[in-house]
Amino acid sequence: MKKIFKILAIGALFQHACYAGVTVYKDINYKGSSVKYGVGAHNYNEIKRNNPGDDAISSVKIDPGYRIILYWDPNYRGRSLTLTKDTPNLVIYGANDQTSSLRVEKIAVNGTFKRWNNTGYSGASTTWKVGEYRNVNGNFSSIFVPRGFSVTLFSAQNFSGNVVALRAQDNDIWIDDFSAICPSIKSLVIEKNG
Ligand SMILES: [Ca+2]
Repeated sequence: MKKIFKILAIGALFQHACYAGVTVYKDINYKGSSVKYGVGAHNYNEIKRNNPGDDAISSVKIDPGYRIILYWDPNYRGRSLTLTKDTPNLVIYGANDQTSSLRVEKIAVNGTFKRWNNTGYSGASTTWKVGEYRNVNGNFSSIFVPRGFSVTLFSAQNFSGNVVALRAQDNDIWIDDFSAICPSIKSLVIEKNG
């Protein structure tokens, strides 16, 4: 009995890994037919076979930690749009019913706390190990806290001012527009969950 359970657990893990990526929808607000794309390059011929097919994607849902690049033309050419979070209406970006090729990428992180200068986990970045940091620099526009770690952020040096505490218990924490929550960070503490 114990053995069977173990096999099922591995199967569930594998399935989850297989399906991580981005789901695209034919209509806005995640409606109509949908297709999930995993990490990699997906060119015109593949998209054309699916539903939504060529020039037919209107909204996208993105698993945390992934990004999608939509290209107007086949072969990853023409105008493009990079998205890192769920986007219910591509009309707003002038990207509705345009996609003819796309790429799905995993955002690169290692096992500790990371922040980026720009939203969408882009631009210059810094990664810190477990510890206390009294005086830090850089914009905290988007951040990542890996599962198993807690990060406490302070708006002033020496662990003072406003506090934002993030405890990544069961899942990684991804915040695409962290500066909207707390515009300034000057010190921080990173701990491994006990
Ligand atoms: Ca197109």
